[in-house]
Amino acid sequence: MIHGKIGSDGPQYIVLLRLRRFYREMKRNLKKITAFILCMVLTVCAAFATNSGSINALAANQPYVEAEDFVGLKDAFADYFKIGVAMPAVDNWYNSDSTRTQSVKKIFNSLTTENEFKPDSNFNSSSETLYKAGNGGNGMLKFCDENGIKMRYHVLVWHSQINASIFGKDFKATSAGKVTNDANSTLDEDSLVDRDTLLDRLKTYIYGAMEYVYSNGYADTVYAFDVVNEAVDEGKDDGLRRSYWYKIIGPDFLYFAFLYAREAEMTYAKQYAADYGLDPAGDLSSITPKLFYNDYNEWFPARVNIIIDFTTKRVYNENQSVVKSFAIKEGGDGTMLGDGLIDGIGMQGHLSDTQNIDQYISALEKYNEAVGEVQITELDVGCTHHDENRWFYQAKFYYELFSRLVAAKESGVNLSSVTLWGLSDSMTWRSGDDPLVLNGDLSKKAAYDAMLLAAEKKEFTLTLADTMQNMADIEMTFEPYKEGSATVYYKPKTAGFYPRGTGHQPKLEMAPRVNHTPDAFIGYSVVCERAEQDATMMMEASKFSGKNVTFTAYVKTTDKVVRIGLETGETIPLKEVAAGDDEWHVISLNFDVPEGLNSVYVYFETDGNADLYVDDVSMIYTRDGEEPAPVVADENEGSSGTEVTDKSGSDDNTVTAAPNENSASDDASQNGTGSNASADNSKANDGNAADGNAGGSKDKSITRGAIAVAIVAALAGVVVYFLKKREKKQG
Ligand SMILES: [Ca+2]
Repeated sequence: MIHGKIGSDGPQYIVLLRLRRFYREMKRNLKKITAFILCMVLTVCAAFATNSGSINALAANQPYVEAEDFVGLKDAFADYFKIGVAMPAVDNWYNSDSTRTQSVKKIFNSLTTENEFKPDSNFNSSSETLYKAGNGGNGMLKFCDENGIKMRYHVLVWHSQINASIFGKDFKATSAGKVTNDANSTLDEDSLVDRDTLLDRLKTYIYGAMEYVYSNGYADTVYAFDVVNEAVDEGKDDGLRRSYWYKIIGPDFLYFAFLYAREAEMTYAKQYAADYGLDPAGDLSSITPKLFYNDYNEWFPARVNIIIDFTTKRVYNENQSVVKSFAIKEGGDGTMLGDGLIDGIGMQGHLSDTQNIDQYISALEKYNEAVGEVQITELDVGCTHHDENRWFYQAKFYYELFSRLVAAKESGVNLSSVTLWGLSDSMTWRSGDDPLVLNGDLSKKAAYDAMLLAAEKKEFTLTLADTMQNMADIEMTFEPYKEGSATVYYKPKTAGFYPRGTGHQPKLEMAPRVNHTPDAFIGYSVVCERAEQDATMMMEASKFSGKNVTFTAYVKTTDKVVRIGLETGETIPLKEVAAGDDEWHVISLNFDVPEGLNSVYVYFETDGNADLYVDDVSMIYTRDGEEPAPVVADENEGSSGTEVTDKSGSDDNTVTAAPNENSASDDASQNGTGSNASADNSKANDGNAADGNAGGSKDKSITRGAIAVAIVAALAGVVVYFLKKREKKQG
């Protein structure tokens, strides 16, 4: 749109002519070129597929996994609470037969529209009711109605995602003199309506929304309304956010919102009862959705107090002195709860896998005790681990949280629904955190199975291996690499290196120009800077639990001995090498990593407190039916008089004592020790390490090269295509 028009003459045309000549020459080879391009594109796809750590990178046309064989979460938790999902409107709600909608039907029995019933989607100043349901929300409600799925209607009153014109005189709010719809901007005070006008609009809008629900036959599909969302600001003296609702009406906008919602549903339940086959004078509870207050971070003690205060203690309307209404409970005390206007508290629950569950459950219990019903309205659990433990800890958290929710329910907490805020990790507002229980392709994550275990009150039996999504060797040169057009530099943490020790912690850094990697452009290693012997470092290796691996690393220090071993909760020494000459020495061995561990680290330590450099680390796991990768000999052996020393006996003992020990553990230490190791060493002595490591970087350059070639080829393809098209036109 901003491109200038390209003229028919000038330099572009000359380029075109040349390209055309090029095209004619190449035309004869068109088939070959096409095949080549296809090949390259496939190569690139394959490269991305193998390198991609996240399923989110799936191509748009990647087939989704069908949920047909899943145990639905709704069924697993049927005895406890509804399990809901928040979804955006997608263009196929209307035929409701996509894999996504099939997944929703199979797994969930409650749905929340992500945006479609927020005020800005439905507020309409030219409508008499100020309300006009958008197509998206309407389609989703219809889908729910037709498929026996219940809906949480989210949300009637919110400070955000609302058209600012609702606050403006003649429905025109201005900011710095200009008409605006943005309620987050600072609105000019003289453009705003007075309290009574806004109360009137609030009432009209809420009645409009309710009438839409009732008159369209959805009052038995919607089971809860979020009447007000996010009114708390614990930084304010009365704990309430200074929204325009608050600024214009005052703190009792909360009371009025709930009052109007209750009035409207009581009115329309009677009016439309017959449409639902009910007697207007009888029990209308099946078409009277519950009214909820919903907020975030509600486990913060300050927020717990504020919310309980304004929903149950604050007196807005003593003896109906401010407003009289048929909807106010007889003998009401002027509070929202005492006047019978609020039914429950919704807790959003945007959590991480390190959230304090006790605190969350404690808040849930307090709200339940205060108001009588709670729902978890927006649950997602972000991963905090960036290594192979990612899915394990998330699954464990889901398990623990849902076990506690089940227990809370059984102990009398009236928890009526739990909604996951998104269908999959590619349909979430927290995409980097992968917070949900389905992958982007709708396959189950470990967290899904963890929820099932919690529902069935089974023990958490998932191991790290069960939660792994892909398995790959570790091969690190610590050299910068390209990711797209960006150059990525390792940091110790991104390389999976962490401080270890019980006293003063070491400082871990990337060390430029202290390098073992052959032909490195700059040459980096990772260095552990230490003030005491206890300050050491360790490398994440958890994904190898239960695997046989060949581990190789190059180490350099002025201390005399470098030792490595496993940190698994227990310390398992593996091997030591003599050093002390500030040259690079290899430490390489094959061993079995014990099974069933949650976390495994390879530690590096020395007999002193000198800085320790590590470079060219590889950890190659042995594939089923294949030989282990060979161990690598010390390049300096002989020449510098360095000796590889193994404490076979003690190694054996320690490794055998590891959790879930098996006979293979013995083989492990034997493989890496004594004469076996020496034999392997001499075998691997020529070419060995350099090859091994260069292999890693060679692969990377091949991939990079392939990408570059493919991009050039693809560009050439595009040019050829357009020239062909152009020629056809002209011809
Ligand atoms: Ca290096």
